Amino acid sequence: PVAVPDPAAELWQSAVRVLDTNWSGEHTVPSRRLYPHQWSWDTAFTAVGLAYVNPTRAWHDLHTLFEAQWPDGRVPHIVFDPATAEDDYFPGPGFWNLPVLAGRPARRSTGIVQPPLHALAAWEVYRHASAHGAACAGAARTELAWLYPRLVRQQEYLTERRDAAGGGLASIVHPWESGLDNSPAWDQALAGVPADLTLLDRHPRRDLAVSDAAHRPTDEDHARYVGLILNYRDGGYSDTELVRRHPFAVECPAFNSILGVAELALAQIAGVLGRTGDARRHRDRAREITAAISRRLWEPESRTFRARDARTGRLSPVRCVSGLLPLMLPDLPADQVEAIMAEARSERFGLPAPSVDRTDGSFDTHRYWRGPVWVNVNWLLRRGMQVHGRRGEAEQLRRAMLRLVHEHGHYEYFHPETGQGLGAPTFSWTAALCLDLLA
Ligand code: 9WN
Repeated sequence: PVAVPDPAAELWQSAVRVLDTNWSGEHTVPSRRLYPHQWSWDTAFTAVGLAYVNPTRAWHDLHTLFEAQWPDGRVPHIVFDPATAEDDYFPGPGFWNLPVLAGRPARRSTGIVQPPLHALAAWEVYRHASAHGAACAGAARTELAWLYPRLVRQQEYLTERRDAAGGGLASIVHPWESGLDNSPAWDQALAGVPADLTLLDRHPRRDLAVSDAAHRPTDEDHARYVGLILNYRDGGYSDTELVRRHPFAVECPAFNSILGVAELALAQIAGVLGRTGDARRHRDRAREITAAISRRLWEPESRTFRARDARTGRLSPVRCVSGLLPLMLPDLPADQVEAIMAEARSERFGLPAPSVDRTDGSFDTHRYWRGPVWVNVNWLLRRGMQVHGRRGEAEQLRRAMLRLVHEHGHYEYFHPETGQGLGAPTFSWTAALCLDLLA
């Protein structure tokens, strides 16, 4: 008999191959090209996929990341691989020049964070562990117990030290912290940050050596990114009086929605660990974060969620995919849920959702977070649809994502009109999330 190709099985196998290729022996890299270290929220997305095929590696990844947690609770956005040369990625460990503090972990890292998706990832890996046998289920419980206090400290850092405006939400101090680097959501807030292009002479861009300049942030933005790190670094990475001392502090709707979702995942984890009181406290925190997002980031005229500049109180004028992600919060008021669903279905977005409103002047089909479709944020959006019982749209989005990857490959991001794969061709979170969408 002629073997009939099974597209789902092929996609599954190719995803597993990508994850194997990107395993360094110590951690999973986002891709072999451009990103040679361990990234924070990539680790969480990757763990969600590894839960199906290699939970041991998922826990190992989470472990190495949290071993680099700072004494103040922050989990760095990159943990540097000591086997990689300083100039393989900019900004490398030397540039961050971390102060030596008592209790500082041995692994070198950056001093900024990324969205705290790890509690959700840990919960997902735990949830699937019993499918791999009793030993795996037992190991998962031990891992959860090790991670739980660390995940709590990560949340406390973000909710306490990063509440720059005092309104109950965490501020990011650098666009990289959002994971949505050059999203137009930051344009207005970044306009006040000096773009000193001479910084690029002293600190040449490494990304342009391996990727197309038309896809990447502009030099002006890059100069601002470098300047922001220098300012934060020179202040000893302190978060005291951020609004006065630091030129960029923004409340991102996606980052804060993930912060809320993390509290709900922690409630589940606390339940498994028999910590009923803590579970209740986490659920209360999730409700408080949801209420703060509803109150502070909602733009009533357009009925959309926007990023808020913590320094000026102004909401960003641009509709971005980050504004759809409060849908992940189960306690979001029904009219805001409806508004997000209408926005997602509208000609501005559509499924899969591009990173920016297609009708906005800033929309750019190639430039990274200014237009292309990304699987990770669409995966989060789909979770939101599931949370609110929008099964039809959730299924439509699942199929659309799988079609995209099946036709074009496990790319980092995709052209929002043609579906062409862009950026790195074998990207970990695209592959990992495919496994979850196929399972
Ligand atoms: C800076 C690794 C990371 C992702 C981010 C993505 C990109 C880095 C870069 O790559 O950011 O952190 O060099 O542009 O924007 O979401 O975590 O995949």
